[in-house]
Amino acid sequence: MEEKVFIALGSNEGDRELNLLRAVAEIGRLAGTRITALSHFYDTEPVGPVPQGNFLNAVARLETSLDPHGLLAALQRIETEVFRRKRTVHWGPRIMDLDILFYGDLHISGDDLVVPHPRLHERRFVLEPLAELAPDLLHPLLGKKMRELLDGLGGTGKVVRIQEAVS
Ligand code: PH2
Ligand code: MG
Ligand code: MG
Repeated sequence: MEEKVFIALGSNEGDRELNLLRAVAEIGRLAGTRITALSHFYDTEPVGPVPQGNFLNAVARLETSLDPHGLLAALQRIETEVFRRKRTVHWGPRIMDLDILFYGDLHISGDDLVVPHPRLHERRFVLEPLAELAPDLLHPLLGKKMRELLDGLGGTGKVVRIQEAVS
């Protein structure tokens, strides 16, 4: 059965825009997986204890027949094999970070995977692109829509939507 999934993408090393585009292409090539929507790209101040450069963040919506752990393994393979990401500084700079935000309405609470993503509702760099794609999507645990979660955020981390090249 196909499930609707939302993935957060982030990069703050190398050519960030090219990295996001490449990740989208790689996700679209996964077995049984189609990308059905992609947000704008957002230039975002780094959140967390590590001083580092701004990120480019986005959110993609997928339909996939991979199960949650199969999808997680596939995303980690893209991070490490396509982008040669090394897992060094926790919360530090990364060429590509791919996080599962929602997998249908499923709740998963494992050592390696927690869904819905446990911090998504606190992060403007996730909620801005997510609310762009799915403002009325209900958070299955918090019972609030993405638009409501975004409106309830304080002044955490500046997030700027990248303009289209031609208008
Ligand atoms: N990811 C982190 C830590 N901090 N800050 C921004 N702006 N964007 C991110 O994707 C991000 C972050 C750890 O995954
Ligand atoms: Mg992350
Ligand atoms: Mg991650």
